[in-house]
Amino acid sequence: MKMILAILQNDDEQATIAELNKKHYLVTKLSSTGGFLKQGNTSLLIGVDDNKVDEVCEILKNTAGVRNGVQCISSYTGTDSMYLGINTPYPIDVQEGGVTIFVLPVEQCFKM
Ligand code: 2BA
Repeated sequence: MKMILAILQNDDEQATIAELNKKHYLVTKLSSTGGFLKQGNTSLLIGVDDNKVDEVCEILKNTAGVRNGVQCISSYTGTDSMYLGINTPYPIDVQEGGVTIFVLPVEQCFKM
């Protein structure tokens, strides 16, 4: 048996848990904070048989992995009407998501 510890962005939490539950994987969600950026993230604990590790990692990659996205930003954020004409938001390419996965050996698991 293995314990999969996955650290992902909060935005990807719901879709990831829903997909894991749909495939009948049990998940424990922990609210966590990154030590470097000090921003909230989500840690998931998923206990699985050894032969299920690849499938879970694939789900994590698909629902929470790094992907390309588009964000609209505005160059001017003030309220001065003189500059309103240049306040049109424009799209930029950004990287979204990202998941860090640890696969840990489990000695024993009891439910009593
Ligand atoms: P990632 O490497 O994708 O890590 C995202 C979050 O996953 C981390 O949040 C941390 O909560 C967890 N994590 C990643 N690797 C881990 C590990 N080996 N052990 C335990 N937890 C781990 P943050 O610590 O806030 O880091 C956010 C992002 O900042 C990292 O993204 C990385 O791109 C960058 N980063 C982290 N530490 C750095 C450092 N010392 N120097 C430069 N960049 C750093």
